[in-house]
Amino acid sequence: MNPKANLEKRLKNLTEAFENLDKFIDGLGINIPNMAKDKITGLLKSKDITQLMDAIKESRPPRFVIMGRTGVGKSSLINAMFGSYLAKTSPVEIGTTETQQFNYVKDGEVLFEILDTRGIKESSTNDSQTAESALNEAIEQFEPDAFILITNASDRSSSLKEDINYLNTVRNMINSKLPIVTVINKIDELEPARIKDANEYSSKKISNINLKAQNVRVTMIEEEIENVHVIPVSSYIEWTHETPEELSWEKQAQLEIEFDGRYNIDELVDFLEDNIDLKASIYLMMHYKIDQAIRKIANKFVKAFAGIAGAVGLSPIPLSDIYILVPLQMILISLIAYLNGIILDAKGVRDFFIASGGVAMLGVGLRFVAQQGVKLLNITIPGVASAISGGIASSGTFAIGKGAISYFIDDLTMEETKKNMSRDQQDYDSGNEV
Ligand SMILES: Nc1nc2c(ncn2[C@@H]2O[C@H](COP(=O)(O)OP(=O)(O)OP(=O)(O)O)[C@@H](O)[C@H]2O)c(=O)[nH]1
Ligand SMILES: [Mg+2]
Repeated sequence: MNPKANLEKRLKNLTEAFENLDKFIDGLGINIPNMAKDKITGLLKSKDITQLMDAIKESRPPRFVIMGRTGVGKSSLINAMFGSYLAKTSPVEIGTTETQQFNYVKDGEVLFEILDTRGIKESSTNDSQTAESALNEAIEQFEPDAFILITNASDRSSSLKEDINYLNTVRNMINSKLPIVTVINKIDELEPARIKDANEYSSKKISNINLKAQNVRVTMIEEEIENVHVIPVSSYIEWTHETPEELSWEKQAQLEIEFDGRYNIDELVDFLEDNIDLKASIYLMMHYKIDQAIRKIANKFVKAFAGIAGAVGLSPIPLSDIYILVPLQMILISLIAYLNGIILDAKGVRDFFIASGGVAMLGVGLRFVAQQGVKLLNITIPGVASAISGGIASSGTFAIGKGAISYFIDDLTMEETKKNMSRDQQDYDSGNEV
């Protein structure tokens, strides 16, 4: 099976397991009181985890409004995001607005739904009022996940101002929380323009890029438009044919990259994944780079589990918090290992728990657990009345989840894993977790 089909199958199994939580918890082979089990089941049905599970089950192609004048590189940017020359479905023309809607497809699968617009300025009608309301309506019906405004490194700021104000107005009409990202494409053309390989960009070129991005950010601020992310990129790719647009779509699909001049495309994809609807985000992860998808989805689980762990101490039950936290973390560990195709039994989870020092990260009460080691995690906890603070419960869970990623996904040694875990816990405590 290919890696994507493999991951899809694992995710499907995971969501099914979560639909039968009691059985899932029993499968961990630990003996915990029913009251603890109920509490854990309740926590795992929290909003964050449920949303994540639903997003996995119902993932769908992202919908982007891409705006930029002719030749700015709208199509190239999309190809650059996937590293393939993608076929487009036949465009659906939207009124007289020079706006088209189509899907980008690879191997018969829709990757993106795009509303491609050059904006209202380049409209062919003279009646700009009509053109604008037609475009507004088209965007509203499209229900975008994000707006991508593309400009070029050499563009003047006046048209940028006009475009960004227009997008901002439309955004506010639909949903003011939708992300807008201003992509400065063709930054490879900044001096020294002869350098096309991103690995070889000189410090001069990089400072030109930063300066350009800064200028665009200032424009956004001057226009008083908030929540606009600015990303400079190059979509420059030379394909195995000089004029791919002249080929049939069958031939286009076979094109390969002859020279790869892409710069910063990862940052754009990361930004989109972090800021769009979770269903579209998971889809994008699964279709962008499959090896990264596993890590990214694992990270989503780590954050969600850290969040619910923080709530463990909040509603007191007459049980030690570790009855809840330890199984919760065990579930997280086995889930992360499973995402990478590793099926851990209860002993495997426990071994990781103890070797990584994960138990000690929960503070005094659990340090005792650590000393007791295997015997204790069997799990009949003698009267350890540990009131673990929500903060430690969260950061300890965060660190152990990150540790599981280091060890089971990134294949680091236990030494390296432990080092990362203490750094991750500190980062989490100081509020700059990644
Ligand atoms: N040097 C350089 N050239 C680029 C880059 N991105 C696109 N191009 C070139 O710019 C030209 C226009 O790119 P397209 O992707 O067709 O532009 P578009 O915005 O889709 O144009 P329309 O569909 O006509 O609106 C092509 O010749 C691309 O090869 C880039 O990052 N760097
Ligand atoms: Mg195009």
